[in-house]
Amino acid sequence: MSTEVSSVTDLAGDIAGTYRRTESSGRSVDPAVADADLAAVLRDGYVILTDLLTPRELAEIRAEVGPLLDHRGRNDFEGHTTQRIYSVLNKTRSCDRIAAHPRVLAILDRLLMPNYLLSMLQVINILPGETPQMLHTDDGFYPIPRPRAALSAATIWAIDEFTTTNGATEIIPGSHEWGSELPENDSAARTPVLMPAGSCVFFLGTLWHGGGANTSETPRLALTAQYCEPWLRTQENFNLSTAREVAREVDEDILRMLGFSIHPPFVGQVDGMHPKRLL
Ligand SMILES: O=C(O)CCC(=O)C(=O)O
Repeated sequence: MSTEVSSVTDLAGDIAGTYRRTESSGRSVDPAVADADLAAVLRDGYVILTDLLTPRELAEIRAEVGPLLDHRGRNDFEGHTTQRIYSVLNKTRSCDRIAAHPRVLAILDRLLMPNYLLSMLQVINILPGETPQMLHTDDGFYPIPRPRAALSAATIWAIDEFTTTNGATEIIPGSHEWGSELPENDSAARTPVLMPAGSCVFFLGTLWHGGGANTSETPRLALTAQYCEPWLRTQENFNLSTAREVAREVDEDILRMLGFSIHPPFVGQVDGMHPKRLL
């Protein structure tokens, strides 16, 4: 008996034999909580999730990333008075919890297609004296006109408390629904995201935002984890940068989001097989 397939999308189920699609740990979150988070995100463009990291986890992140903060930004966007660390997963395990926090994954599970990808994981330390970062969106580099659904989502995690003076991320609430209009950089609508250490702001890739000025006397340590649809190119090229030993160490959520997964029917294959066979 033969089965007629009229287009490749007819094959879009999981046709993998050995390595089936794996469940996200977002499933462990109360569906009512995740649904409410998503509703806020779709309405306002963002939601603030408080107290997701323990003091011990925060201390471990500070201890591990501190010694890596040995240089400053190379341009206005990175910030000449800001320190950034890229390729974080190759340098420390302390930030894995941030890359794959179940509360965040539960929103992503509802927002993006299965096997969405980690696009970026970056430490951002805004030092005293830094000026406001230019407002931008995190999926504006995908050349698909707005208004449209977000192609990505981002989190920014407060490792230090975000205050009115230390460079808290600033957002323009509701701007995820804008079309082609651009905000003035000094827009009065810039709204600081004030939150205690261990919290994060989750926002759509279409939301206008930027780092704030740090007029305080202390640095503002943060991490951003960004995610995109599984059929898009990621900002950090994890396919090339992820050491094989790291892929063996991280948990299933991170492994899947690093691209050891298939966007059905066969996007992401290696030599015709599931990429997990590399491990
Ligand atoms: O550090 C922040 O608060 C925001 C940074 C940001 O949006 C970026 O660099 O893309």
